[in-house]
Amino acid sequence: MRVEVVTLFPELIHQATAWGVLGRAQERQLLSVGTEDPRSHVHDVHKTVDDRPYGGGPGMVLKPEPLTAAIAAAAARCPAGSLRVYLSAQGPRFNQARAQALSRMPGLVLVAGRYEGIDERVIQTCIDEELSVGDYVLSGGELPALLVIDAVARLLEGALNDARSSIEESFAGGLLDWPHYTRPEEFAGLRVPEVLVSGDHARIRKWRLKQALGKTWRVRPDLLLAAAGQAGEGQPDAADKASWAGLLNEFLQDKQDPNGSANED
Ligand code: 4HQ
Repeated sequence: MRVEVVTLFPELIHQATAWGVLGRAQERQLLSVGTEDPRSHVHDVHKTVDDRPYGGGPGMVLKPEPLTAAIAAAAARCPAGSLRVYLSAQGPRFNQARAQALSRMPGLVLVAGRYEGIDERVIQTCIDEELSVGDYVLSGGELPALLVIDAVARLLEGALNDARSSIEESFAGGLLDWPHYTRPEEFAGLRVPEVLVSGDHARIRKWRLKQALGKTWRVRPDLLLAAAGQAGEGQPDAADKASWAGLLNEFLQDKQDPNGSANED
């Protein structure tokens, strides 16, 4: 997959994508990350990429001409059918479902703004969709672009060393992850839950799903409602949902039980 980032800070993108799964995906030629700097499309002595907002007020806005020129140059290096995305707090929220969809695109042009943002007419003429990475205000779109690249690239076929890693996650279908443990069996006076060393794979599966459901119920009930309401690949069917209700009840009972782990299967 070809990803191009339009940014005033290209080094930030290249350095942050040089490591780990993203670095390896590039080595394996599953991913290529390029950048285009709007500043290389201005020719005045001061290399001005921003200007004051019409209507007044504080801050600056990225000028449309160098930005559209940079988007065009970046898009020209991407395959036909690539998607042009503007990272902005005004977009719909980026999530795993969006990451899955983007990972099936031939290429992405990610536009990272700075200052107060970009001229609205660039969004109208050059952008296919806006995405927000969360409800907070950042100083630029580069970190959001990196989040999108990270979440998307690890879904590319062959990017993870163990293909099960990305499948295991969709197993729980939109739930938070279960707790993980590794050696030693006792650490800081805390033992690994007995079920995980039992070797009973059916019991382990059930325990993990129960923990995932319980954690999601407590911390992100919105995700549980969304998962229950959705159908499709990697999503629970009616039988799953019935057993989810039972497991969630068990989880809540386990937590009330003063004998704690007496019922930890
Ligand atoms: N931005 N999710 C870029 C964000 C943001 C977000 C603020 C976007 C600054 C220039 N982007 N402008 N949240 O806060 O994507």
